[in-house]
Amino acid sequence: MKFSKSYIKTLKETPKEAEVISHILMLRAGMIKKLASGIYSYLPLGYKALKKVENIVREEMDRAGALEVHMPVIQPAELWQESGRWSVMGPEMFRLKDRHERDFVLGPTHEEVITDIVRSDISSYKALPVNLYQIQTKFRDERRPRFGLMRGREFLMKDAYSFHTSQESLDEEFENMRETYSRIFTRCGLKFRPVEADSGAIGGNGSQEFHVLAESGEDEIIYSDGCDYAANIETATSKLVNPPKEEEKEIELVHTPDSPTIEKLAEFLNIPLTRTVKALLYKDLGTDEFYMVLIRGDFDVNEIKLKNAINAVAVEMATDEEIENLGLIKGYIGPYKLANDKIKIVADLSVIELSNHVTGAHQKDYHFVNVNYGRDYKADIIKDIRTVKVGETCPKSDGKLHSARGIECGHVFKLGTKYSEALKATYLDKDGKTQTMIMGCYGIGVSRTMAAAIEQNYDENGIIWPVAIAPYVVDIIPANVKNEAQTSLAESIYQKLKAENIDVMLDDRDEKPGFKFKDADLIGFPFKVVVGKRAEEGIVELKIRKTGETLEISKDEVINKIKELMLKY
Ligand code: 9G3
Repeated sequence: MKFSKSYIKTLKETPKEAEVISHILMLRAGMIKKLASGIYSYLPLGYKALKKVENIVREEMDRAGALEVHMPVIQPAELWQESGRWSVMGPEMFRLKDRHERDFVLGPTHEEVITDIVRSDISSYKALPVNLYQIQTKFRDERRPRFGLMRGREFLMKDAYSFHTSQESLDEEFENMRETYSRIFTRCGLKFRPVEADSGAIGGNGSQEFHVLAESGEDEIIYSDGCDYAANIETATSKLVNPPKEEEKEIELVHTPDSPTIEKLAEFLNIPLTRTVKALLYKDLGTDEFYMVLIRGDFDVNEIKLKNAINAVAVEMATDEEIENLGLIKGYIGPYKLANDKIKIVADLSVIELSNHVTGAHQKDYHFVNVNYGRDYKADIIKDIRTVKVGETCPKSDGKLHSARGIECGHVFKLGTKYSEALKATYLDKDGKTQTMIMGCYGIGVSRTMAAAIEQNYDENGIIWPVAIAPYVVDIIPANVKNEAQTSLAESIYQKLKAENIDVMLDDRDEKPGFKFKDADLIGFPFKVVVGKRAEEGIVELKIRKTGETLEISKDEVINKIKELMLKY
């Protein structure tokens, strides 16, 4: 490609609305252009990189035995009404009407559509398992789109759906997809980690996220330094270490003036935080029921785990007014002598073995000490609902837990029968009995992965593309386009690289070399070939973007050298 014909418009300044480096650099390198909030056009340079990510995804999904389909972006509301999600999805779902006033959605995902297809095509166990995938535009009307392609409202996703006759078959495909995702992210030149995750809005029983590690990642990943355990902080667990067990003592009511917070209470009673129990009031926003959540004083409630523990769609801390209306006193709430039997008690694992702990006494400035779970109160639900802390011990090894920021680029789910049940996607098994298909679904954020690659590969001069997804691998720069020797050598190297099917740019603009170097480093070509003064001798400079290294090399060796270096970067 000749630079002068490439429609590349680089920007000197950082666009003010861009906050993260990938957004800044994609705009400055002329890869994307904002059409509306969270909605971007891909310009030639950006689209070329996007297609490279997409093709790696496609190659590996095909290699994994999945079959590519292509479903519409616009979907009839009826399918979402049938699955029951029409009424539960909020404003994130983009709804619209056609000219006949019929309801439609711009697809945020395609479980309903693919299940509708499969239920009408498959009726025998012989046709299963099958894994169908597409690479399609998705629309999710984020309240606050930001970070460019990282959290856009319209984005490109590879979404796959598999259908099975047994859990074992689903487990097999789940593993197959996990390995496929590892190959995809590795081929894209990314450092990533598979982590245990919450199934969230999709339901089902088990899911894993693939995170590209980067400081700008929105997710917090907890990982062990003793084994491969890693989990999104939403679901991470740790080895619970309680203070030593004691003889259960008699409960006492103790005057605890001015200690409405757990820290002040521990200080006043001169006991460690680990001997106190926080009682927090939560409301299930779906049922408006209240729950008293008990957790050891040094831990924090993990609201995703709590939501799952009480099977709520969403939970929120009760307001002061709601606490008062329940006859409770904020700061002095506790499970012992709780008069209000309408409130269900949820106890974290950290309190049920905790000898002689302190809890609120339902009156200002008073607490109970020596409270023991079992003897003095019982919980309706006992579950791990705490947020793990860095430094705690790994649940699987003696390793310590650390945290890193991650960009969720992939997510694989064991869906079970949530959608096949709702949409009656059934088949006849070998005994002629009607069974419900078991499903899995597997997503990769293709446009987000491209952005994540930049988040992981940049420096003060711009992008540093991994070779596999670079829009162009080599940028040939004749130092002086008026010098015949330089332009003809540049042209011949250009032709040879094209003949080798290597994506090559020739910067034929009549600009100073420095100007071209800056553009080349901003755009992030992995290699530059500078054809300068020594062109007459057939010597050129080969510069490696990642390391900054420069090799003086003859025109006869430069092609092979580039092919060799392409395997490394
Ligand atoms: C919606 C809206 C937003 C959503 C969903 C539905 C996320 C929704 C979860 C998934 C699960 C998997 C197949 C590919 C991989 C991810 N956000 N999810 O279901 F209506 Cl507005 O999409 N789907």
